[in-house]
Amino acid sequence: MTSLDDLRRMVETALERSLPASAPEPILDAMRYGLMGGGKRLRPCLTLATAEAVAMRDKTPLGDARSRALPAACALELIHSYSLVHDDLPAMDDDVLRRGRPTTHVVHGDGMAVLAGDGLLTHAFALLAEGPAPADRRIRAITVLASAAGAVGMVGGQAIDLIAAGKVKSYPATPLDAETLQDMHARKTGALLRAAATLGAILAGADAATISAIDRYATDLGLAFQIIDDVLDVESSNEALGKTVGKDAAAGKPTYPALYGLEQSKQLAADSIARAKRALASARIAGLLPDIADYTLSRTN
Ligand code: GRG
Repeated sequence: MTSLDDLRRMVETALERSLPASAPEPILDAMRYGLMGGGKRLRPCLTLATAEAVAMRDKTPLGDARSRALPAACALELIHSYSLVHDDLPAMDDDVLRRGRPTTHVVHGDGMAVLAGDGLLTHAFALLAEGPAPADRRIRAITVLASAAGAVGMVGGQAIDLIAAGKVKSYPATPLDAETLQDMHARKTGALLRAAATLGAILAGADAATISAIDRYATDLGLAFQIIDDVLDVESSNEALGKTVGKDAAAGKPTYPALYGLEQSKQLAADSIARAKRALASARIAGLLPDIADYTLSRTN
């Protein structure tokens, strides 16, 4: 059976080939820098693992599920990488370290980093549109991803974060209460993780009940991912994480450890992962999805 490492290797090879070769070399360089060289590739692995799990349960050809999901897996990673490139810009989080290397704007300049993000985001939708899955599934996948990545999802979550940080001229800085914090995470991080998983199911031709169970799995996975991100921000180091740690706490952001303490935060993450696995069991679906849930809980970077 395929392992999580096999999926990562498949993703890396596909990503290498995914960028538009006819783009001018300088923008291609900056896009490649933002995309390649590090990253856990959690979202694309989730897309592939979901498509494979559906194919295994429904006894449909694994190769078809994989080739139909691979462009979507790449699209997810292009969008995630664009969000990191833009998030690190001086106008946003202003960070110099990402995936263990200087951030894209530090190497290529602010203007080119903006364009690299724009190029990655736009090309992601071209990959999805051109994929080998049946057209109705591709259109549905594009609609779901546009909503998850856009103002309703990730961009909206980032806007809430930016306002809380006092970086929006037209809105006063607003401290986050627990409810708004949860809404911000659900949009900023959760929406793309949910899209990553559901796209795999959509492109593999899953029925509505399965897509809904996968969505519940990914919602709890996203919650655990965020809690562990906050825990690592307290317990880990710049070297281990490859990014600057402790910024949220220093900025006075209400993180999970700040709200609940470290031990209770870890328990909340474990509870979410248990719920995520129950959602899988309810749809009699497995493959590598339980492994990805365990990895999300035990990850160290
Ligand atoms: C600029 C529109 C826009 C959005 C930015 C994702 C994001 C929104 C900001 C990144 C800041 C952050 C730390 C978010 C919370 C969790 C998160 C998404 C961490 C990074 O994802 P990983 O750990 O990163 O999957 P790798 O490098 O492994 O791909």
